[in-house]
Amino acid sequence: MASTMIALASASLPASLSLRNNCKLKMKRGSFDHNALLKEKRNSFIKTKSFGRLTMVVAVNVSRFEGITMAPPDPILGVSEAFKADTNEMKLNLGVGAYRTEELQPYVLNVVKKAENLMLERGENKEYLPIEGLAAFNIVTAELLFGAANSVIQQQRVATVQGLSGTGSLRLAAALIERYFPGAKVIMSSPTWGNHKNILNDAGVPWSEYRYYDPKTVGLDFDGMISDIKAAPEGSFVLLHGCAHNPTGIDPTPEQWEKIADVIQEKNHIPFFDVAYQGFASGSLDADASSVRSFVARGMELLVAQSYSKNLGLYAERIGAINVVCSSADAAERVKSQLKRLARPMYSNPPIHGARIVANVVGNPALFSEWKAEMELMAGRIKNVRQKLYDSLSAKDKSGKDWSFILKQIGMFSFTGLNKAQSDNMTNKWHVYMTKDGRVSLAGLSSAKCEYLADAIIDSYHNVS
Ligand code: PLA
Repeated sequence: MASTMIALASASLPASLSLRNNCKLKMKRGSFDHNALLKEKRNSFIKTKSFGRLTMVVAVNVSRFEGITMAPPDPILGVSEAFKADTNEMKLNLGVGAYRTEELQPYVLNVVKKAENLMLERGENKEYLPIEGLAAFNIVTAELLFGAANSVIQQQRVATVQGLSGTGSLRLAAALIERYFPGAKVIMSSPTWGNHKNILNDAGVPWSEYRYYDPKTVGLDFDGMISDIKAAPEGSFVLLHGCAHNPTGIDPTPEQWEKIADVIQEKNHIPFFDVAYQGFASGSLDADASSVRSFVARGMELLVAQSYSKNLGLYAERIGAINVVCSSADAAERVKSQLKRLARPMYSNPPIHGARIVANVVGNPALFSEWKAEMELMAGRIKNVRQKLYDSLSAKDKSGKDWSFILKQIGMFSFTGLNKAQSDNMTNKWHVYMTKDGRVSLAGLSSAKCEYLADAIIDSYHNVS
C-alpha cells in the first residue's frame, strides 16, 4: 500500500500539544476507514483533509489515553494506600474492615490452615471450575445461610452461584436485575457501603436511597425507612444489610425486621440482602442469618449475596455466592442458567482455592465447630475493644457527652459521628486512618491503642468543627 509520511507542525492542535510539534502527515490512496477517522477527530488528536480520493491524516504523537483523567482514590481501599505511605510510628489503620490480632497483625484462621493442609494432602488439581462454581461449596454455602433443614433447600428453590466474594456476587445480582427487570430500581439505605452505588451504576441499574440513620439519636430512623420503602415504585428491589450494617453498625430489631418484611410484601418489592458479616455481628452464624431466614419463612422470593472475606478471613481469595430464592425449583433452575450466562463473559468461571477451603471447613463437623469457636473469638475481641474505647472516652471526656451509642453498634465498625473535617484531623494530626464518613474499623484496633484513639476522637470532636 502506497503511503507517504511527511513531518509537519500543525497550528490547529490543542495548546497542550503544541510543544509536541513532531506531528506527521499521512497520505493514503484508495479505501480508508472513515468511521474510525471520525472517532479520532472527535478526540481532536487527528486532523484530516480530503482532496478527492486522497485523504490526508495528521496523526499526533501523543498518548491515545490523553483524555483519561486521574480517578480519585477509593474512599475505603485508598485509605490503606495512604496508611502505608505514613512513616509515623503511632499510625493506626482503621479504614478497611479487615480483622487484626491484638498485635495488629493480619490473621489466618487455624481452620483455614487445616483445610489447606487437607487440600495439599489430597493433591487436588487446578482444572477450571464449572461456571456456577464448586458444587460442594454451593451446597454448603446455601445451607449455612438458610439452614440445612430449610424447605427452600429441600425443595431446591435456591439458585446458588459461586461469586467473586461479596462484591462479585452483588455485581452478578445487579446484572440479573438489569437484564430481567429493566428499569426496576434498587433502593438502598442512607448511608450504605459506598461500593453498592458503584456496583449498581456500572451495571446500569437505577437506584435511590431510603432513610436509615438518624444523626440526632445516632440510631435507626425506622419511621423514615418504612415510609421510604412504602413510597418506592412497586416491584423495587430493597437492598438490606443482613446483619452488622455498614457503616453505621445499627441493625433493626427482630420486630422491626418483621415490619420491614410486611411493607416489602405489601408493595410487591423484592428483598435483596447483602450478607457480608454472617457470624461477625453476634458471634453466631445462625443469629446473624435470622433476618434473611425470617423473610424466607414468609415464602418471599429474594436475593442474597454472601461473602467469606470477614467470617473466614478469606479476603484475598474472593469467595462468596449469590443465592436467588425462587417460588419453584423450575424457576430456580432457569435463574441459575441465566446467572451462569451473565458470569461467562465477565470472568468465565470463579477461582477454586477459597471455594475448597469453605467446602472443607463448613462440610467437616470438626472443622466447622472449630471455626465457630474462632469466629466467636474474633467477634469477642472486637466487642472488647468496643467496650474499652467507650470506657476510655467516658473517662477522658469531661464534657458530659454521651458516648454510649458506641456500645449499641454491632459488628466490625463504629460510626463515630465525626464529620469530614474532624476525620481529616484524626488522620493529619493523629495518624489515625479512617473513612471520611466518620467510620472506624474496630477490627483494626487493639486494647493497647484504645486510649490513644479516645484522645484523638475527643480532640477532633471538640476542637474541630
Ligand atoms: N458488602 C458489604 C456491606 C461490605 O462491607 C463489604 C466489604 C462487601 C460487601 C464486600 O466484601 P468482599 O467483596 O470482600 O466480600 N467492605 C469492606 C471492604 C470490609 C471493602 O470496602 O471492600 C469495608 O471496609 O467496608
